[in-house]
Amino acid sequence: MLTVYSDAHRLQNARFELVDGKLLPPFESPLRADRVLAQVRQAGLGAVLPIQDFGLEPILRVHDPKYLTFLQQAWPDWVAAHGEYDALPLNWAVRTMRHDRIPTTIDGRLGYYSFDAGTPITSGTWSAITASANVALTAQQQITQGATAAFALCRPPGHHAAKDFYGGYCFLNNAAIAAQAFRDAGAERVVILDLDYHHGNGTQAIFYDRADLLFISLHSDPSQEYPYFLGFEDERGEGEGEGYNYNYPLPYGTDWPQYQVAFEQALGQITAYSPDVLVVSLGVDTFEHDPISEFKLTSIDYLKMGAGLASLKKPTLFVMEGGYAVEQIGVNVVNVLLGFENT
Ligand code: Q9C
Ligand code: ZN
Repeated sequence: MLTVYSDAHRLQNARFELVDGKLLPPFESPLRADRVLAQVRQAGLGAVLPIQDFGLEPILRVHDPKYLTFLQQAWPDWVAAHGEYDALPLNWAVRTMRHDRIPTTIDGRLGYYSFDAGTPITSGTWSAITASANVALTAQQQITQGATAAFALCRPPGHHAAKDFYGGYCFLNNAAIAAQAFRDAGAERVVILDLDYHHGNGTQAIFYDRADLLFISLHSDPSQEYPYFLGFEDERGEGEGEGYNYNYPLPYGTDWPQYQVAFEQALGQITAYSPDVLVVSLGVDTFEHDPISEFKLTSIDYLKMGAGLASLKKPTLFVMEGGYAVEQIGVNVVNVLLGFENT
């Protein structure tokens, strides 16, 4: 299987992350992608291709133009106001406050366009996130041109980012951008299967009213876990999209036998939908030793996950999302890809 990778991910290198009232070294660090790439090479998975630049057009098919302008301008505006510290929001417009005017100050705009304070904007954020989207688009193009599968080694991740807001380490929704690019290249039905430990709230929101994209997510129950406000079972889509959104919230402690029940139901739904192409939002923060998660999948289980995905026999784009156990992140991700290829 071919991998697409860009060194530009290193430009997203936050100084710290606000966790449980403490400033800690960021969980979402450049080392994650370095380790995955090293394992791709060590396992001899296949060629590693550089990115092509697709410009802003395919990103604008998913994201709001004003949001993109904000992301591009945020760092210089923040530095002018506060100096060269990581840019973080501290205020949000909840309930009775106003959403009908976009603030002009950088502090106001950071709050307007975000949903958490765990996602720092730095000097290199814009370069890193556009490169990450191009990683997904380059891999998408390989599949459109006939490859049966490809791995987009995206960093920063994307599935928490919606049309016009960021959070959860995510700014541009790489999987959504690639899925829309498949549609625009002629695929009629696309599935995004989100296997990250956290609910893919951004991806769900982007496609919630559409029947041309089936979104299925297996994740830690949002009544216990981030992102807390979306990802429940009763979210089934709206309008034309009704019946094209499925959530499988699973409890803390979920291991492979438990996970497999939901996974196989999801595979059945995908088969019934008969998509032209499958996009997998691949997070390995479901791992038993992940530092921020509470599932119990083992490294061997990821081989079974890959084999299950291969049984669908669809062109498949894997898009890297979360996974924070840096010692094992490479083995876990590459096990999914090897399980897929050797089936
Ligand atoms: N106690 C992805 O996996 N909250 N994002 C961390 C730690 C943010 C995860 C709290 C989790 C975001 C792409
Ligand atoms: Zn995650």
